[in-house]
Amino acid sequence: MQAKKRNTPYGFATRAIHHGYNPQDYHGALNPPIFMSSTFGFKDSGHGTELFSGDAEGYFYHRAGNPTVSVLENRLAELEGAEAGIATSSGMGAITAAFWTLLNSGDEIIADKTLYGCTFSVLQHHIGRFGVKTTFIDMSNPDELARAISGNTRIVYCETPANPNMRLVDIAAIAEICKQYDASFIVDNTYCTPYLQRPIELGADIVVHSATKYLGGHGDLLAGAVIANREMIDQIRSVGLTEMNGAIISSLDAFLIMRGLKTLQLRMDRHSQTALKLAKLLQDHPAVDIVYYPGLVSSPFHQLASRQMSQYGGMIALELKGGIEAGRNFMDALQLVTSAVSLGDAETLVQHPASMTHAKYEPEEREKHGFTDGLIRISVGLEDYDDLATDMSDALSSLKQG
Ligand code: 4LM
Repeated sequence: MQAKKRNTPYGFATRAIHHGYNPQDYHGALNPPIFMSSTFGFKDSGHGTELFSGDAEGYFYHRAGNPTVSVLENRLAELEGAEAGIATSSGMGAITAAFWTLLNSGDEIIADKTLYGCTFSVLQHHIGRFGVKTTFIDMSNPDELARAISGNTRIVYCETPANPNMRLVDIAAIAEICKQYDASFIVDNTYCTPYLQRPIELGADIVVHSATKYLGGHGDLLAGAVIANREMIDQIRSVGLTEMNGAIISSLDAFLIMRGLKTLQLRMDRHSQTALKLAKLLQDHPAVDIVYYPGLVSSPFHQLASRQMSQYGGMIALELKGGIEAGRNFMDALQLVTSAVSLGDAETLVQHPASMTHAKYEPEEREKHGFTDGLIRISVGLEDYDDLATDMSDALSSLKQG
């Protein structure tokens, strides 16, 4: 925090609102100014040379840095308990900026078997063309990593909870194994945000985000972030982001994410509370076969979640007794809940991973990677619990009658 200094550290919500910005630096403006400038003038030609060589600090071209974006980057790093961060134009931009920086031909990535569809597709369909081998394992069992890892393993990668089936990975246990082999452990923390889980404090090396989701929080932008130590971030910024994928966030989107961060804690509390109540309601409904939510005592990940996350988050997955057909009918019968991909918005969203977010998995791959064709995913929004409960109960009851 730059503005007012005190000895005790500020809490999460305070830092999410204030960190790294002093209104008095900008005419008292409560919000950081949106610098809409692709290029920045030099004091003289020598200054320009110094900026490019890194001998002087400052801004010279938006792809290398922008003052509005810098406030966001420092704030996200602070919230994750890390030294530095970069903001990107999408979650995929963040993930691939890290990959293009760290990987060389001949390296191996070991990834958890359940990943968001496009991340899976990068690893399964594309990265092999550059001589990088991917091995998928069940990372919820650290012994599988201990068996698979070798001196060639450059990156170990997971989401926890995993999209879409809510499997969890023990971050501290995996980090310990990675350290022995000098592999970079990357955790996609999109589902949790740093308010619910801070992987770097648990030993991970790099955190990536789709800031499109809870960090932005309002379904009005695409963005991503990479958070790590300063040396790593300097490398990812100059190689993967600035020179290789160019996935640069706009200053307007950086501003909107900071607006979202002001209510992150309030929103995550509400998402988590409503999701837990809905998960229990759905679990007890006769039309429902199984609910995947780490807050349920019946979840095999309940203990780990209680230790690793401060609350259980806003994402639920479920399977209905009538399989995929019942799932589609359930989605179509919902009146209030919107049928859409993405997550973390104020509006509750429902979607069918096998044909939507995870359609990049071949039908025969889905079971092996931990989810069935019948799985339905719900991103629980911020509406009144009673209205969501009524909408979902009515939709489920209509199935029984049908
Ligand atoms: C979705 N997800 O699931 P951008 N990491 C995780 C994600 O869920 C996503 C990304 C990265 C969904 C998008 C349609 C865990 C995306 C990729 O979409 O590039 O910001 O993030 O519904």
